[in-house]
Amino acid sequence: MKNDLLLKALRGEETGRPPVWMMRQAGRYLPEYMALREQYGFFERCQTPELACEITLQPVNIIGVDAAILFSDILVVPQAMGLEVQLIESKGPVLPAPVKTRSDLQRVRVPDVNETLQYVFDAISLIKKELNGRVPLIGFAGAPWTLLCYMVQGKGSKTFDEAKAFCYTQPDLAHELLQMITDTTIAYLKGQVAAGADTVQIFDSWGGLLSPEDFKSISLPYIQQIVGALKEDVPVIIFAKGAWYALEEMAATGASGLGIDWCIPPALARKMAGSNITLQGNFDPAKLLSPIPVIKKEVNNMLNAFGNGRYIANLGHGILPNVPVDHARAFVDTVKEWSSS
Ligand code: 1CP
Repeated sequence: MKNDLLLKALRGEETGRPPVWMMRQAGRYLPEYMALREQYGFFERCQTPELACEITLQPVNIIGVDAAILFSDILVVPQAMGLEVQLIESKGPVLPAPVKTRSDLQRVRVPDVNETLQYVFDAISLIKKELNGRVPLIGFAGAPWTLLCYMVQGKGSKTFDEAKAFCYTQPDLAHELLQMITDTTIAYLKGQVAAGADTVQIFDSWGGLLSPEDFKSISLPYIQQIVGALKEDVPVIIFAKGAWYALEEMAATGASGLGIDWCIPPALARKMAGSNITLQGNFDPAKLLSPIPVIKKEVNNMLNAFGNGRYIANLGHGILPNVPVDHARAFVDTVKEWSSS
């Protein structure tokens, strides 16, 4: 591989400068993505390997990031498990028949991923071929709690109150569903690795909505199972947004990397996670709306705070659709120009 900085950083090896990529780097801030979005529906883009490949490579070619991340969505898993998922332009994801009761759970199954998600594996094989060793490919899946949020609430939410109520009022049902999602996700990520993914990230976007105690019972045990099943195959990165209070427990899962958001200072994150794991983050995505000289200054502050070693430069959550492309490029270029001396 020509540029394996990301994998080196995950293994704790010397990198010279930190590798850099951006969560949700293939997306609406790129005019080239918008052009394909005009022509094809969301799941059509996910399910057509040629389209998924083209979109995955866009930020590598246009922005120069050190890693590609598979273009897909965390919601292809609930879809494969038997739930209808729609992506509505102005509203985001909608699941018209969410899981609320035991009889709803009958509609959910642990599928054969080679039947239901083969298109993802085909996309990965094609992406690896087209990347031709330029940069590593990151595979991903949603964490079981974050997927339960959508499967129960049926749509995006600021609080996911109905998903929480489901866990609090029907805990047995909730844990059954979480286990089914976990079993599906392990098979799915193993399939991604077999197809060529060099590392995988688990997105627990709504982990931080849970109290520390609830995170430890509702989210962490399932993330732990997934990491345990994958870590001998590839390095695993956990990103549980807002769940800074569980960094120590997440580090103890055997993951190679921990994503952090901008609400925790780098030194505190390092103290909690320990020295034996790679940290990834944590630039506030909204800060990419600042003037470019401000971006450069703030990125340098971030790099100096993390230091060089066991660190991957990234945003603290996904890039926003209204970020100018040259601001995204300034973020990446500043990391590439940084030197620790
Ligand atoms: O064109 C469009 O309008 C669709 C927007 C879009 C895109 C570009 C969605 C719908 N999904 C994606 C791709 C996507 N989703 C990737 C691609 C790879 C990349 O470049 O990073 C990834 C990794 C995801 C993961 C994802 N989907 C997450 C976890 C990461 C995060 O941002 O927290 C979540 C929560 C989703 C659900 C989802 N899918 C799409 C949207 C708009 C959302 C969020 C809805 C909400 O806020 O609840």
